[in-house]
Amino acid sequence: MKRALGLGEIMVQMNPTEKGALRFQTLFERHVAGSEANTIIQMQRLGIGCWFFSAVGADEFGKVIVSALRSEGVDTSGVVEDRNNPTAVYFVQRSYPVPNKTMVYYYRKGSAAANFGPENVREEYFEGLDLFLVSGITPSLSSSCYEAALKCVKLAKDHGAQVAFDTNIRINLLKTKENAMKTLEPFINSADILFTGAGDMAMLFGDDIERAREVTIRKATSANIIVFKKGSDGVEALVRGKRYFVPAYKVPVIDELGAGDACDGAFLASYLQGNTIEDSLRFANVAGAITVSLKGDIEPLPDWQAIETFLNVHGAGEKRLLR
Ligand code: KDG
Repeated sequence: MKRALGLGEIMVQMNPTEKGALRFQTLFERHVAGSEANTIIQMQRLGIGCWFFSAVGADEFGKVIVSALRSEGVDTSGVVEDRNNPTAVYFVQRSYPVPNKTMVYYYRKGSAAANFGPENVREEYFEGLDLFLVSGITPSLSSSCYEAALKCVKLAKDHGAQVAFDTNIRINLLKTKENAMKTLEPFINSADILFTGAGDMAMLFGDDIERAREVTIRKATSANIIVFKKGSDGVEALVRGKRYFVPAYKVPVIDELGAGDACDGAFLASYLQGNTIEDSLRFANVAGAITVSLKGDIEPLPDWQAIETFLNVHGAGEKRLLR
């Protein structure tokens, strides 16, 4: 079995039962979510053995998060219980003020996960590891998280594991474009598999198309993979100068949150288990489509059987999937 390790903050997500401005919402569903954890759970559901590094508060929400990971079979021995800082919470606002668009409001400053540091990263987790995953959110949380993420990348490389990085820019954490570039550049440069999208690329490179081209071409002509997520247009990959594109499935959008993470997780799980880039992009699209059509980031993440059922209905389902 292939092995993956993720690092990131997991929060309690309060998702209102109705659409509209948060100030009018009185009923909420409680979910658990966090970009890297969403991706790791997607990978675990698709047959990868997963481990996770994080910290949660010694509170009720911390317990929910740990049991959510455990119930999926993710190893939580690297999740620290922090007695001094709380588990973060965030609120979702759907379809307001932009119809069909989701907005989020975080209560995460000084959280347990933001206090995770390099001292919590132990080398034994990297022995026999195939892939380490982190996104731009984690190094943006605090300087200790930044150092922890850098240490993980170094240990992954030392132990021959691939590094997957999703730019996942959270400008509310990074404040400026300059800081976004400074914080994320070491991770972009060391990623073997880089996930990004038009919004993040514009944030990082602005009008500097030449620099964007130089960075992406440098990565795409080496042994690396770049996956561009294009939302409702589909997913594209650049691998050793070759371009692959798979269009998205048209599905009703209920809550877009977590779709990009589902996409990353399905691509990585499929690719690690030996499927082609094209098939892996197709499964990534399916995972994204299923995730946008339901509330919650984790609950909709498909297993192989769900992907197969989706493909049987939407086409390209004639192939037996790798398990
Ligand atoms: O990818 C979805 C996540 O962004 C969201 O559910 C929570 O991890 C999160 C974040 O920091 O925005």
